[in-house]
Amino acid sequence: MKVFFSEDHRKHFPQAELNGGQFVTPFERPSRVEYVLARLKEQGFDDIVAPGRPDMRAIHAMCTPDYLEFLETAYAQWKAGGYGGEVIAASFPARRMHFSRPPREIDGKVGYYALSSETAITGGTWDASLSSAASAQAAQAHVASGARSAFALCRPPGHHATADMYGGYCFINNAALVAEKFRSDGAERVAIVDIDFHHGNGTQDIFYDRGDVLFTSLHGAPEDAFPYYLGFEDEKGSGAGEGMNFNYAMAPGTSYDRWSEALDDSVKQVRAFGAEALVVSLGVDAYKEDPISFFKLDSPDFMDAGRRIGKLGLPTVFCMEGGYAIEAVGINTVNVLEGFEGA
Ligand code: OKP
Ligand code: ZN
Repeated sequence: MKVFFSEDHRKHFPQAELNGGQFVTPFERPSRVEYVLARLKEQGFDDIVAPGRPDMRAIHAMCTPDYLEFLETAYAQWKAGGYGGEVIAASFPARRMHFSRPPREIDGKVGYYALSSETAITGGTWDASLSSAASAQAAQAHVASGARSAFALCRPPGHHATADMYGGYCFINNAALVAEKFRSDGAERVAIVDIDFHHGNGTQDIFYDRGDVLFTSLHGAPEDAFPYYLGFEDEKGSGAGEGMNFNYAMAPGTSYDRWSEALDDSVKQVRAFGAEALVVSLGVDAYKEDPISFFKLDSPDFMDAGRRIGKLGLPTVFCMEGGYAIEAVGINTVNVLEGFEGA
């Protein structure tokens, strides 16, 4: 399996994450990908290439123009506004306030475009996010040209990002870009399986009313886990997308027997849908040692999960999402790819 990866991810390395009332070193840090790269090489995935330039047209087709302009200029505006440190959202439109009047003042604007405040924007965030999207796009192009599969080692991740919001360490929705491109390349139906511990709220939101893209997500139940306000099982899709959204919301302590039943069901939905291409949001934070998650998967379980996904036999792009147990993130991620290849 060919791997697409950009060194430009390093440009996004905020010093601070707001975590439980304290600033900590972000869980989503550059060294995560070093562990994945090392394990890839160890297991013989040595076809690792840098993507070309991002397809900006596709990014503009997915995101609102004001959001992209914000993301590109937020850090400069923050500095020009006289603020120190990194861009952190503090004020949000809440119940009975206006959702469609972005403020001029950058502190207000940041909250308008953020879905949470743990995620800081720095001077390199825009470039890094584009390089991450470019990896996803290059992986899709590789599969579209006939390869069975490809792995986009995306950083920063993407599945929490919507057309007009960032947060949960995500800025541009890489998996959604891949699904859209499969569609415009001619696939009638595309499916997304999101196995990251967290609900893929951004991806769900982008395709919620669409009948051509099926979204399934296995995640910690919103009552207990970020992003808290979306990801319930009764979210089924709307309009043409009615019945095309599947959330598997699971409780703290969920182990592989329960989790794999949800995976089997999601795979069954993908098959019933008649998907012609598959996108996997590949987070490995369902791992038992993950510092910010509460499922109990062990490393071999990820290989079995990859095998179950591989049995679909579909052209597949994997996009890296989360996984914060740093020494295991490489093994767990590559286990999914190995299981897929051995299916
Ligand atoms: C991103 B991805 C710990 C809680 C952090 C945000 C989690 C973002 C996860 N401070 N909340 O889906 O892995
Ligand atoms: Zn996650």
